[in-house]
Amino acid sequence: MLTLYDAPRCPYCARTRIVLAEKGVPYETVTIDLANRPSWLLEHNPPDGRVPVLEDDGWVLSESSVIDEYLDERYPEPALLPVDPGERAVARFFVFRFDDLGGPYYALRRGEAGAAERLAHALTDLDHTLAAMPFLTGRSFGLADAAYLPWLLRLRDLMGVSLDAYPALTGWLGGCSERPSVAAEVETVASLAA
Ligand SMILES: N[C@@H](CCC(=O)N[C@@H](CS)C(=O)NCC(=O)O)C(=O)O
Repeated sequence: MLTLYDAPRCPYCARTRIVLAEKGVPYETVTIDLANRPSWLLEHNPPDGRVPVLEDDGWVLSESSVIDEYLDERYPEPALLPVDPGERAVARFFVFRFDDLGGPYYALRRGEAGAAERLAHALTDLDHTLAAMPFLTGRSFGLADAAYLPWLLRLRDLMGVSLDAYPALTGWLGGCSERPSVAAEVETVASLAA
């Protein structure tokens, strides 16, 4: 049985929860208290015991983007990357450049000066991208979408950031939220706010 070392409030874990739900793969969850990480997690993923960590078939894997590509290859149906190599490269590019959004997001969380402007710039870029293509993964939902959605849900539902000025982004967010994998994350985020 596949095991996910997980934390509900962790958006990186949410990436992997979305991918596992899309794949319909049964798995066991070990919930980690982020304020009090067990020493075995530090051994699994040194030096600081970050989550997510995935155990499968004797492998102990960390880094959400690595885990998610592993899951897509290990459990190929439904495919979460395009078939065409160029389209796959574009999807991977968005995952690779996630910090263009993540940087301003965490700057805003830390209350840094100028963070709101940097975030608005990143959201505008994302909006333009999503005006030109239906999904960050290309023609259909996939790994690049899963890589961004957790932060956008937290911005909107936990941090009170309005996304109304970004119509393509909100359209994509609404459409993705109809998928059971993402709807489950909307509920998880709501439970964090409660
Ligand atoms: N690059 C890692 C980041 C994972 C990460 O930062 N997880 C957070 C929880 S959301 C964590 O465990 N942080 C540990 C720490 O800050 O000490 C990934 O993509 O999996």
